[in-house]
This record gives sequence, C-alpha cells and structure tokens, in this order.
Amino acid sequence: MEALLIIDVQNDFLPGGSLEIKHGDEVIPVINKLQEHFKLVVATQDWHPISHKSFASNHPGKEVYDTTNIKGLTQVLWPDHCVQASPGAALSDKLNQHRIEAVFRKGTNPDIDSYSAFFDNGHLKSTGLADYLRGKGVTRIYIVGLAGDFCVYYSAMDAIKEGFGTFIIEDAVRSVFPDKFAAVVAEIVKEGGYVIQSNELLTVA
Ligand code: VGL
Ligand code: ZN
Repeated sequence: MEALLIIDVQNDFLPGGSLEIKHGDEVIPVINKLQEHFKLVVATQDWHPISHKSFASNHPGKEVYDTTNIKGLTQVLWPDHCVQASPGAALSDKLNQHRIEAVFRKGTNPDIDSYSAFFDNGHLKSTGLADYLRGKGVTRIYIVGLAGDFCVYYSAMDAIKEGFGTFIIEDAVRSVFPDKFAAVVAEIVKEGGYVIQSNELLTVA
C-alpha cells in the first residue's frame, strides 16, 4: 500500500507569504494531479504558537536567518510563520483538500522545532504519523511539498529510518535554498530512498 504525503503546502510558504519559497506555488497543480493516483493522501501543517523558539522575533538581537543553539541543536531563526490558526498557517485553497484523509500538525511545542512529519528535531516526541500509516498497511511513502531542504528532507530521512520505502517526487518540491537540494537528493539516495519525477507515476498505464 502506497501513501502520498503532502508537506506544508501552507500560505506562509507560498509567494506572498511570510516565509515564501520561490516558485512554491508551482508544486500545487502537480500535487493535485498526483493525488488522483493514490488511495491514501495525508498532509502536514507547520503549526507554531506565537512564542515559538524558531522565530527570530523571540530572540532579541538576532536577525532572521541567523542561527542559534536550541537544546544542543543548531536552529535557523525564521520569520514568524504558520502561527496557529492564522491565515498564513492554512493549507492553500488551490490545493485539492477533498482527498486528504488526515492532517498531522507539527511544531506545536514552543521549545523545539519540528521539520519532520514524524518527530520533532530532537526526536523527543512522535506525531503518530508512522503508526497511523502502518495501521493502514502503508509500506511506501511518496513525499511532495515544501520545503525540499527542510521539512521534506527531514520527513524523508525519518520515513527511511521508520522502514518505509521512501520516494521524493522532485518536481512536486521546491526549496528555501534551491542550491542545497542536490545535497539533499544525494543524502536521501545514500540512505536508501528514491528521488523520482511525477511523470514516472502519471504516465498512462
Ligand atoms: C519549514 C522552515 C521552518 C518547512 C517549516 O516546512 O520546510 N521550513 N518551518
Ligand atoms: Zn516552521
């Protein structure tokens, strides 16, 4: 059984959003098409309290994109984004949401960031996603969305560690720092995952 995992297609990560990813909106039509190919579609939402420690605004004297140390982990400091229940945190209304069976929220603990759909960055707490997918008989996960060099990357690494066949659909992903994505691809492949293009799934059977 296969599942499509849609990462963080939220207004704040799209053009015009507070943490906009260049060309982020281009993934949406591809993802909408891909959804038709999957029996199970699941999504994530970055969902931060306003006091979240990943926000530069909560570190006086620090600037956006500076780094700091949180619980022994290097933390990039972001603009305020995906504040719980704000319009920026909503999934894009261009994304077809009718087939999304469950939405897993992450980044709710103000003291630690959570790039992966499965665990926070310190692996302190599970979101429950791995057990949810196993409970539905899923063995292969296809990952799409934003951002390729953060939440997609960390989710793929955890999916591999959790024992799922793990595929990133490259043309349905955009990155905060696009130049970093080649290294992400190399790392995913090195760990046993796959990086494919949407047409490998969508070509007529
Ligand atoms: C993300 C930076 C901060 C992501 C979330 O969805 O990739 N990036 N929070
Ligand atoms: Zn975030």
